[in-house]
Amino acid sequence: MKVKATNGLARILKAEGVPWVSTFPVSGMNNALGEEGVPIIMMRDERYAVAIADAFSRVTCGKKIGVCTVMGGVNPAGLQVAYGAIAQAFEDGSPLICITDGVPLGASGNSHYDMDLGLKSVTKWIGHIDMPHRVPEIMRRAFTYARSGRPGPVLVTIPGRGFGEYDEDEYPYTPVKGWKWAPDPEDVKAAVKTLLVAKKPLLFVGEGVFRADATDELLKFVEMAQVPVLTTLKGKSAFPENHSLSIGVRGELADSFLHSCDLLFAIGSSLSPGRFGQTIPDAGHKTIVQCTINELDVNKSYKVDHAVVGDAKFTLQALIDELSRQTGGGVKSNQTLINEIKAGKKQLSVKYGPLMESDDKPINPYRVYGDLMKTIDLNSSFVTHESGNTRDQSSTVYEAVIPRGYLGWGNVSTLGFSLAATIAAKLAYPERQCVALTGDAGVGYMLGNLEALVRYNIGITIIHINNGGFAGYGPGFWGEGHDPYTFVVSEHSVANYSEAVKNLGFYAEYISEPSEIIPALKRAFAENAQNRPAYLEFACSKYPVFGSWVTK
Ligand SMILES: Cc1ncc(C[n+]2csc(CCOP(=O)(O)OP(=O)(O)O)c2C)c(N)n1
Ligand SMILES: [Mg+2]
Repeated sequence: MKVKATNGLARILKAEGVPWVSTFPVSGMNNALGEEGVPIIMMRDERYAVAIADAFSRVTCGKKIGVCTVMGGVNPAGLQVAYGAIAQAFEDGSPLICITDGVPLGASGNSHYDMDLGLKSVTKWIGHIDMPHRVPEIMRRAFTYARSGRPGPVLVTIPGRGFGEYDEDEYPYTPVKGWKWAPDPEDVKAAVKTLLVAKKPLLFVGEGVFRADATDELLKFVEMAQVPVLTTLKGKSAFPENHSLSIGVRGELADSFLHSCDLLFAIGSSLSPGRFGQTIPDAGHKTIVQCTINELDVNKSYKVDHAVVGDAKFTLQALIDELSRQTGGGVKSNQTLINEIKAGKKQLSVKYGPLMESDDKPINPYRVYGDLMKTIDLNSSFVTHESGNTRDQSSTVYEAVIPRGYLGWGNVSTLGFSLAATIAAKLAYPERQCVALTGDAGVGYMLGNLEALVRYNIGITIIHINNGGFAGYGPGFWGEGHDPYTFVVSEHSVANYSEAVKNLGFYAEYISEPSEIIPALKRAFAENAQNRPAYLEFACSKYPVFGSWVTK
């Protein structure tokens, strides 16, 4: 049976279980999506169209692939704006499929911009559908690459609207499962042997565990091996942070374990010391085991003693079996270790506990996080941060107890992503309370897109920590800082964000009394339950105190 090529492509997306396609605002695909009944989520710019597809892949842990469409062709304004979001997905290893209009035959060289050159360095693959019957072939490849190996964004171009027909019987499509591989059993043996002889092993868990949907296996392995667990920012919530073996992400406890460990056993981490991650101190005198899907990360920043290359789920299953074999069922509980972790956590609560109870005015931002944790159901919620203090502070104190109860993000940390992440989380888990924590700069990126949440009845809460400036950019961080030149933004009496957002159709409040935080959160969550988005603007102080990273 003949089908219009764009409609054939839309049917393929349905067959692949793509629940919706994000966009801004048109592409050669969009009418076909409508005709085939694929819901469209139209954001207000391409950056967010791409970012919610990216975030959907992140929060669904590799089970779903986010798909978006943007304008391309000889006027690729859309694709050019989308670049930043695609680059972010590439940097963070997030699979998504971005479909755009290609340059029509006969029009090459018409524009100064070369799409392939522009996007090649930030995509895993670019596929051009240049003939109608190639729709199934190119989409098969797109889903294969999105679902296999190290994840990353894929770009697919189509010739534009109504580019012909193909015969679905002659060119049938079968959904692609994606292929993963298990590690070499000898490497697994060596890794477990190394673990068992270590005096102070430390498990270093990255986002690869999420990508492989392996959080259950991780818990089992940790309990059998009785090792302390540090997660990276992107790995936060892969392991329950209220567990007696969790040492969190950053700060003094993490610092102490990173320094004292003799074996750093990494799972699902590239071990890239970045601005938002740990460096391994004295790495030359520690043993390093690295379990990763990506051979390009092995021996990259550090000499790796044992690499275990494969999908994190298969790797953890193999580690569990091997550990069981070498120990006869697991290692017995190590009370000294558990006591050490408990004492370290107690010290942290002495430092941060009073801040989370603070009655200070302007409000201490930790009081907002503390009250949020008291109000939200940690077992059925999603919280994410922005670039800036909300990331640094919440990743220090927020206790995530379920997988993706907290989304940490950012090798690069592109401001504004928390909105996309929270929308995607709400679409993936409608039953969860979904919250974005943002500073002042993140809000600047989001504002134009907020209308879409009202249009689609997306009941999430945005918490705006309004501290009147870019707190990390004041004196200290950049030497003398960017104060007073590029640091302070208008105060609430001049720029009233909650009022502006209320006028967009949100439930919105401005809160300056600490005692009003919990009641305001409850009101916002009640509105969310009616599928209405909420925006809470808190009058906060600049309080740039948070757990540090080990930097050398
Ligand atoms: C797209 C983008 N540009 C620049 C940055 C660098 N950056 C990181 S945080 C920040 C300012 C954050 O200020 P604010 O949102 O007020 O948060 P605060 O730290 O005050 O809570 C900037 C400019 C970035 N992360 N992303
Ligand atoms: Mg700020």
